[in-house]
Order: sequence, then C-alpha cells, then structure tokens
Amino acid sequence: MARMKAVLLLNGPNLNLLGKRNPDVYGTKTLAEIERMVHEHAREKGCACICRQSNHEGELIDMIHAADGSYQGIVYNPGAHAHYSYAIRDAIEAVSIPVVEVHISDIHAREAFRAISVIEDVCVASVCGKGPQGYIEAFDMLLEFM
Ligand code: CA2
Repeated sequence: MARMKAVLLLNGPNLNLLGKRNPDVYGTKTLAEIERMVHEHAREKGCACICRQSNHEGELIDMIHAADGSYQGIVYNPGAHAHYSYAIRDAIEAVSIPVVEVHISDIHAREAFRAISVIEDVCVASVCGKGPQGYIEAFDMLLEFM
C-alpha cells in the first residue's frame, strides 16, 4: 500500500506571538489555530501534517535538513529570516524536497527591508498577503510539486 504523504509546516521567529499582538497586520488567529486549520486541510487531502516553530536560526536549519527524506515537502513561514538569512537559503537549496514560502502580510507593501526575500528563488512558490488562508494556498501549491 502507498505511504501517506507528509508535509512539514514550519514557522520561524516570533510567529509564536501570532494573535497576541499586531492584529491589524497579522490578524487575530493564534499559531495553534493556524496549525489546526492546516492540519485539518491536510487530512482532507489525505496527507499528514507535522507542525513546528522555532525562534532559533540553527534549529530551523537542522529541521530543514532533517525534513529531507522524512517529508515530501515544507510549507514555510520564515518570518524575518526571509529578508536576510543566507544560511536558511542555503539549507533550502541543499535539500531535495520542495519548499513553499508563505507570509501572512504583504511583505511588498510594508517597510522596504521586508520587500526582499532572499529565499524566494530557492522555493518552488511564494504566497504573501493572504492572511492565514495563505497557508492553505501554499499547502495546495506544494501538493503540485510533491
Ligand atoms: O507576514 C509574515 O508572515 C511575516 O513573515 C511575519 C514576520 C515578519 O518579520 C515578516 O516580515 C513577515 C514576523 C512575525 C511576527 O509576528 C508577530 C505577531 C504578533 C506580535 C508581534 C510579532
């Protein structure tokens, strides 16, 4: 029997604070609520979804490395690492599974430093400015590459 596909939902620094401050930018859903929503969506699509969050760059890099071989793809909100972390970029480039980047806010409509994503071109797709629903969109995009 074919094995169920598994997706890693990865969230980077400060995303554990979702729903607790800045509702005008990031909405009112907590990370736990977003994770439940994506988990449920994955189940409907016949996939397993494991959710992880870290505020530590090295730990995130280790999780990306470990995902290769254990998961068929990653939905990843890298938080502010998107704007400057070449180490995260290298980790994504090093693994052979597809990664879809997601941002809750529209990074192109905020401060100038947020408009740049240094990981965008090593991801198979990017979604931004769609709120928490963007995670679902990112998940569905990922399915096309798995
Ligand atoms: O829009 C996104 O999803 C971001 O990845 C969120 C990051 C930000 O640095 C990126 O530029 C865009 C930050 C998440 C911080 O979340 C907070 C939530 C509540 C209160 C404070 C921060």
